[in-house]
Amino acid sequence: MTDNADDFGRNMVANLYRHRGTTVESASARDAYHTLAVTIRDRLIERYARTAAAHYAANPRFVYYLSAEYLLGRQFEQNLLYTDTREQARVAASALGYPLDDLAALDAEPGLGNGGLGRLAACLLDSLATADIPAVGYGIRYDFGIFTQSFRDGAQRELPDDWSHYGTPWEFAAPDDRLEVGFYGHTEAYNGSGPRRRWVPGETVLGEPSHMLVPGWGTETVNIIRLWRAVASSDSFDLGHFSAGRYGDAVENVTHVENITRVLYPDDSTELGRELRLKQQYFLVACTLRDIVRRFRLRNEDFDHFADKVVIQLNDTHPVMAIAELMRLLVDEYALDWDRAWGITRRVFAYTCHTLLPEALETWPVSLVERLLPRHMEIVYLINHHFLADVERHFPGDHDRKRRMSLIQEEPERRVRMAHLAVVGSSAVNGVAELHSDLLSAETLRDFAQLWPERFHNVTNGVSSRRFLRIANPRLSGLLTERLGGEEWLRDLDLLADLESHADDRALQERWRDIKRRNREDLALHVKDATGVVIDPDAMCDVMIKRFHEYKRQLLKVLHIVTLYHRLRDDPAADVVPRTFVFGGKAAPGYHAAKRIIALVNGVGAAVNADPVASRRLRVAFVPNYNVTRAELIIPAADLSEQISMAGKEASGTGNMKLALNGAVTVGTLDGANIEIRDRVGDENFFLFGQDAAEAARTRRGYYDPRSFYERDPELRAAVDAIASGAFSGGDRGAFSSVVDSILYHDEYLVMADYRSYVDTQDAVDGAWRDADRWTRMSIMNTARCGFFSADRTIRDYRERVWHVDPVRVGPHH
Ligand code: 26Y
Repeated sequence: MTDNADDFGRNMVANLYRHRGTTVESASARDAYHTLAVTIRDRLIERYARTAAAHYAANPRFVYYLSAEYLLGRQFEQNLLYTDTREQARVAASALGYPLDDLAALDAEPGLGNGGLGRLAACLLDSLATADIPAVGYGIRYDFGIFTQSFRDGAQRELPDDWSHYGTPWEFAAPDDRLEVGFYGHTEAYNGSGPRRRWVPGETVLGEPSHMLVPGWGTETVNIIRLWRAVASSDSFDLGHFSAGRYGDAVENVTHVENITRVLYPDDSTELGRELRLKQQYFLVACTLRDIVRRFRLRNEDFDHFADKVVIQLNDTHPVMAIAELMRLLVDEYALDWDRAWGITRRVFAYTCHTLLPEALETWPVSLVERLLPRHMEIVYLINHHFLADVERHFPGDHDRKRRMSLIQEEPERRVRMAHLAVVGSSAVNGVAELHSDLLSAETLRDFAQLWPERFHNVTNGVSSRRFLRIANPRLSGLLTERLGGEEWLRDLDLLADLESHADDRALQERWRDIKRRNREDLALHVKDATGVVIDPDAMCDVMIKRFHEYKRQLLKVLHIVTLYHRLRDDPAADVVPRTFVFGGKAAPGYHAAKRIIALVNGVGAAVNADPVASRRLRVAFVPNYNVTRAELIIPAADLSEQISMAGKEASGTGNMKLALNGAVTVGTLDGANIEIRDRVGDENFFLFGQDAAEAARTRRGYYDPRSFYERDPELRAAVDAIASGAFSGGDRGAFSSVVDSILYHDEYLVMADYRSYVDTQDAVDGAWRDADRWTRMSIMNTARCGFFSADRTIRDYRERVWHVDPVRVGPHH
């Protein structure tokens, strides 16, 4: 396929006829968008066909990435870039009468995830393809992705996200690859080649895959992501009921089945909700393993080679039932003996943990697993039996250790510990930043790290330079390409280090500042549009974008804003640097404390923005519905990156990396990957505050009196009192009483203990900002020294430490 504009235009017109059944004269914007997308897609399909052929010929070891979440972001702009067709597309779009950007804006973001873990999955798939590693991402095709957030009276409202309402050009359905998944039922003994057991499911549903293309940057490789959807068989619809006018009853079965993949993380506050979540997890696992075995058998016969051809990366505990499912397939369906099956299983799986919060380590009630997956429960017991015998061999008579390590928790109710199953069934376990991996080995999974130290690794997260620099920040990327003499930095982000020697170059500094300013102007336009808030593009852009969670401490940020507000109210001439506080993030619908904090941010924002004195210096903009698309807009404009979690709680963070790469300076605690960012950019280019993980743990273990900080610190007291008095809730003193009580009397995340250090550090931030050259130098240093945080490096680490896979080069098109 040649790539001149004429060909592209001709292809597009042909596609307009074929795919939309319409003409150039009557094409709507959506017709034009879809047709353009399909024309770009054709180029990727051709690469994908060559990739598949190369993989078939090489019969290599594949990485299968299993994840309940993928936050891919919009595909349109990325695919234009990866096929180098932007210019042709621009010409073709205007031939249809539309500006390219208007069409790109019609691209829907598939919000098939919550946050960090889902976006990491997307960045890793991008880097896998870029490194020519044979890989498939497996996930769930939720009908409704992460909810759409809006605010009413400052409170979060959740609306369903019907992301594929208009269909999506990036997805290919594969109904011929449907397969059956069982649930419920019973197990039984029977005589095969000797005495055996099998599962007789009580219910079966169909899993139907679709796939999306995952192109590599600067290579021919196009991998895929395969997403499963639950579909009812055609006889599920009850025509008899329908004819009798019982329309609800007629579709009841269809709805029941298809609800399995209806939404991301169904609410688990009810018994039924919890059951649906486990069903969803098993559905993903069952479909995926069948597909992996099918793919293996295309080129291989003997299961002894399975682990040479397959490595399955478990993205947190959500897909961990895959370990029991593979054992079931090998033992029950392919009649391997237990020990052989276990040897294969152990070699195949690897597990990434993304948390330290003990409450985030999933467990499932034994009673539920027994009912939904009776055979898997037996298999988990068997794995546990062998495992505990192994522990006994290493630590004879240490019953307490066995109780702690068991796959089954006994009190207060019997539950299956998914993280323990993951560690026992994997050959490698990793945390996502150095501190996180250290804490996993020393605390959360200590007993396991003592038993199998060689299994434990660190693989520090990384982010896609293509998406978060090249696409999100074309101005800065242009400058980098110019200064670094080409686009090679997009494959090798360490090349950014070459900037360092120019950090004091006047001309570079001027350009750098100008780019930031223009990015802030773009953000200001969106903020005005989305919220009505007018922001000053010259003010420091202070950004806190992440899920709302108490441990991330958005409350600490709020207390800082209220403090500055008070300083200006008390003294209109107070020396406060103009700042825009930009927030973005969603709270889980059932997480009431986090939702109160969202309302508080909005309440404080309304008061500050309406105050004639304070609003001359300070503005608060809470961008609704934070997602990948919004991130791409906010990050390039950021000057200051808020990474202020209580130390020891944030596993890694990845927003911290994206912001630093875009030249934002971090104000942060020694938590997650902040530590590694600071190690690289240098103390002088990072604003550190607060207790470190060891201190915080000590504070929490000892006698901690949050109220004493309130009593001793007048600014803190004024801020808390203002919240309690109803100053940010129209005089309603009850509105935020739960928030105030939580920090005054419990303060699990040490907001009060870290407040003074945080506010003083923010005063130092003001000082640095006033010296524009100093600030610009810090900003440049952050970009120059963060090449390490490329997801390409993360993939190299996984290859060396965990996967042991080789690339397969895809031949050029002739
Ligand atoms: C509902 C429950 C099962 C659950 C659902 C989603 C539990 C956890 C999650 C998601 C966790 C997550 O996103 N973790 C984040 O992973 C990022 C990538 O490794 C880290 O950078 C970040 O610190 C961590 O919070």
